[in-house]
Amino acid sequence: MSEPNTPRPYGPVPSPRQLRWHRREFYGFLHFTTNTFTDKEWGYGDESPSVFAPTDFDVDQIVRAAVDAGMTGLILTCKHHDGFCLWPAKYTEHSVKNSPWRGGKGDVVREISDACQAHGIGFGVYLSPWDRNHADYGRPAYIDYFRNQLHELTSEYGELFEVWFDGANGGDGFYGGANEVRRIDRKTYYDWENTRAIVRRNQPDAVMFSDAGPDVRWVGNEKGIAGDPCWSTINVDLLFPGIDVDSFKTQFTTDMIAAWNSPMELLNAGDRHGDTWLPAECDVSIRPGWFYHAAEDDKVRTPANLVDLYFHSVGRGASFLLNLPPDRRGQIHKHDVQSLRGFRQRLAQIFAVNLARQATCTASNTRGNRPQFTPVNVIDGDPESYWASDDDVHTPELILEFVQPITFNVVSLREYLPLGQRVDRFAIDFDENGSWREWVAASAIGSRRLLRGPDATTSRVRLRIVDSPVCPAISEWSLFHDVS
Ligand code: FUL
Repeated sequence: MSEPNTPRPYGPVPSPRQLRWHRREFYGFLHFTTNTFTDKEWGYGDESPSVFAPTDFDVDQIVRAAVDAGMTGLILTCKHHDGFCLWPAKYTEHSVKNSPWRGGKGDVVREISDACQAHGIGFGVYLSPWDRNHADYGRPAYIDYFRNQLHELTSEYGELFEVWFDGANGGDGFYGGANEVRRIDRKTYYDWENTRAIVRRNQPDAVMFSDAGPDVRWVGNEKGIAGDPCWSTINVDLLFPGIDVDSFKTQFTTDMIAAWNSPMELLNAGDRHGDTWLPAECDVSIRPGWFYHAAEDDKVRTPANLVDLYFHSVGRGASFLLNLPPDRRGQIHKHDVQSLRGFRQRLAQIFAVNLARQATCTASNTRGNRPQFTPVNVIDGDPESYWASDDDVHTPELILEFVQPITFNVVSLREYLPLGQRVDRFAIDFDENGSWREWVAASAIGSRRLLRGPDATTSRVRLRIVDSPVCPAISEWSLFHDVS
């Protein structure tokens, strides 16, 4: 009899670049431009480059704030809707090269990307497709301009982990002095197939974000909250009626911006039976606005609120993209830094000790009884190892047994993602006076599932796979006790 081998993948699976992205989990946005100095959220496009004048730009302070908070990367608004470029862009005068900052010799993109590299975190670029400054916006000539910019950013600033395309598109603006409303056909204007090819060519490892991918999707709100559950799969046919799925994945023939109008609930929850791996990213600002406004200095999110957002994003298999707006000095305001520190400390406290590592781990079924799939793999700290059952066993159980009773109130689970999102429903039970009591029941595990609940003191904890179309493949099961 041949030995059972690796389970067959179930449904869509992540690409290598998506898998690498899943590991980032928590990273930051930097919204910084002329808006910082004009106190706006959306610049009209007629701002003079001279208004961009940070008084004490300190790239190290900015990147350190992110690193100290545990962020794994930073995405900079290299160009927001107002069209002002934070790098000395070759194809426009509307950039830092005409600002008084550093005598017109400055390059915010270069400084941030270098500092990210020096601190060992990833760097990504936000390039707004909508440009309220450019005279040609809405005409074919602008597409060449936009592509030239995309080429500059993706070829001259080192390795990028993510390229971010915003969905806001077309409306009133300066447009080189025309001061009018310009509408574009979102389906055709950007010719995304060829535009995105620039990124693939220059940065093959970078993921592209837009409302609908192709690599990472919007979560459907700007509150930092993914659906419960939030499936990493989605049916692109529902986002784009009539789309050919293969061409979506390989040829990019879709108009991703069309998804701006797609159902927010669908983006938020994903689709269990979706045909495409398109995980969600939760973008949210640490303040009410995306850009710095002194009037919001006392409206910074609290550490407790940031912890909640972490559980509602990373803890539901999505990523947490938290915006930090540099102020007019060109630094992260001390209130934001304090809050980030508090958040980091809280996470460090919660995840200080993985109690599961002290346990003996046994399973009701282990695939072929082979050491390769041993239940111990869920507590070994190795993301590449996993526990799996035989193909015909879809609802097995895992038990953690402790010599002394432990108290837990936080659970972390991960599926082995290269084999897809397999488990539909599961429950965690604990032994209370010799009988099992359910602690939580939930849907979807995916990249990561974090659950919080009441304190449970026990010598045995059970993971029950309740519903799964195939055998599970679980790479992590951790228990923590949040004592705060
Ligand atoms: C939105 C933009 O319009 C906001 O200004 C901000 O950049 C946010 C992240 O995306 O669509």
